[in-house]
Amino acid sequence: MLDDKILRLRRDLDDVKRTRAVQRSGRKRSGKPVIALVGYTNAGKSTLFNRISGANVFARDMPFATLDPTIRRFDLPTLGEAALIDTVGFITDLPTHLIDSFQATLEEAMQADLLVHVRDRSSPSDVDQAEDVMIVLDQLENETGLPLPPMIEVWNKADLLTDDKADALSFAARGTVETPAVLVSALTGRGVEELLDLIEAVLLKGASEIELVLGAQDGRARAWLHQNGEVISESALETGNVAMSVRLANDRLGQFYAQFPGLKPD
Ligand SMILES: Nc1nc2c(ncn2[C@@H]2O[C@H](COP(=O)(O)OP(=O)(O)O)[C@@H](O)[C@H]2O)c(=O)[nH]1
Ligand SMILES: [Mg+2]
Repeated sequence: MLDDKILRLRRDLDDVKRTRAVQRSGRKRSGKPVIALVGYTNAGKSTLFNRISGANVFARDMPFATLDPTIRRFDLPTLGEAALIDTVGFITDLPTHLIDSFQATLEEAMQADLLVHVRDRSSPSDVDQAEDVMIVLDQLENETGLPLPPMIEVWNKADLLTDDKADALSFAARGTVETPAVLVSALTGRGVEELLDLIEAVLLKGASEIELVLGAQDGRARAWLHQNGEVISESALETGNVAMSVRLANDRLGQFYAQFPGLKPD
């Protein structure tokens, strides 16, 4: 019984590894934004995943076409094509070695352009769950050395709230500054268009393009840019230096200059 479960998890994990490889090459090829759904078990990630991507007639035309159920193509209102990743994990009652394996899916999410933290706002444990999710993400950030992508929150299961509570949360969501939020029901579709607009707004707001010249001593910076940004062009100069043009999320730009202060323009 438990063996069955472990086997299933192992297979899931293999799928994740495959997704990761496919996604990496897909991103390189297409430069399309990648959005990952994270959140506590039962928060409604998979329901939202299906709601956003399921009805999409173009799903089969995804350039990084894959039968993998955890990654799908969808359309943003003006940016167009994007990829959506569903994740599992945040399961606290699994044996430690399985939690370790689940981290692979979560590391996958660390490579996304945007994290969407899905919360079940109808659950009495919502706040504790959200904290647990943030703890896991912080751990991942430490373990992988990858900075967390920008994040927004989906306040899900609006349909289970009283009208008063829903109104109050909808109002509060509009006021959140640090982590933008939107009240949604993945079940009824309420708020989903607003969510797509928000995803797009954050993606658009969040990126800058920088040009820089790297010397032989800047190998680490170059690797960092490849890992964390979208390299638009890269060419060797006669001097032996490398000229790069890179698109970086704005918070990553700050992290880049913090880590490589010598490369910050005067
Ligand atoms: N009432 C209601 N139920 C939801 C909503 N979103 C998800 N659910 C239900 O919550 C349960 C868990 O959803 P699921 O998408 O599997 O959560 P996941 O573990 O985060 O992927 C399922 O029974 C869903 O039908 C919602 O907006 N409203
Ligand atoms: Mg799920």
